[in-house]
Amino acid sequence: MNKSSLLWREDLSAAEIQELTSLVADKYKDAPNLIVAPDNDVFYVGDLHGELKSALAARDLLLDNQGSCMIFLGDYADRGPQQVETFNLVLSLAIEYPTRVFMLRGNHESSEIARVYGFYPTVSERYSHGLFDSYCRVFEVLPLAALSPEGLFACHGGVPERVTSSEQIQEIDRFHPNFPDDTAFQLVWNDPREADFRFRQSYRSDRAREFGRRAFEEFASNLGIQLMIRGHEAFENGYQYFFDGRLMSVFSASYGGAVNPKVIRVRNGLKIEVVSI
Ligand SMILES: [Mn+2]
Repeated sequence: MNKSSLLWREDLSAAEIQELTSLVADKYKDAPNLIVAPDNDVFYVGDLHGELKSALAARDLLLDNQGSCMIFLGDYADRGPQQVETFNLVLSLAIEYPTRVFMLRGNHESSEIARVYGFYPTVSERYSHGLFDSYCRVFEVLPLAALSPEGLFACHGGVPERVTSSEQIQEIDRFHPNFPDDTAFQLVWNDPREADFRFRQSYRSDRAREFGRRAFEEFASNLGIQLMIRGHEAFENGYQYFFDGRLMSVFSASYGGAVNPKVIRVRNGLKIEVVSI
């Protein structure tokens, strides 16, 4: 199959999706857990959750801004109305623009979670159980986080317990359809809370934590982080600052009008622009 035939359409066939997922799995299988993010003109895209309108708006930003890059923070499918189309669009962008587009893994890039929140039934009813397995092979290769030379750290959830160096993130074995590793799990599940504590139990899961200012400051200091961008939580405005502006949460789906979806654009010098999509 030549590359032009992979240009995204809403109605890709099972064979085309098979090809697309295997291209992405090949592309990411040798990537480190913590990739190097570019410093200049990067759009950070939060949770999409099957909202094709948001994914198309992100694509337009990429195509309208030559020289820009785009880092997706995970949670491509589940919940929304066009899960397959949305996930496929991001996969297509990652293949078409391999030096500009990077995908990270969210907590919904998990076989167990996708079975419960909509992606598995959608894929298996429309195509087959086997095609869901092809998507699961993409889940397990996606990197867990990104760090730029200027010190921008990006991941889906946030600060994990007991990590004091980037090497500890690099040593995780991420190649599993779920998250058996506690550090990987917490990178995609944890949430920031604006208070002076280190970690406490999260309402989300026995294995998830909320991290406060003390954990954030220790993690940022140990890894040389100036700014963290993460997704995972739906704020009404589509974004939220924490910890004196050193952490930004972004959400790029609308949840049926409950959220004003945003993308965060970052240029050299960690100059931030909040973009409505
Ligand atoms: Mn999430």
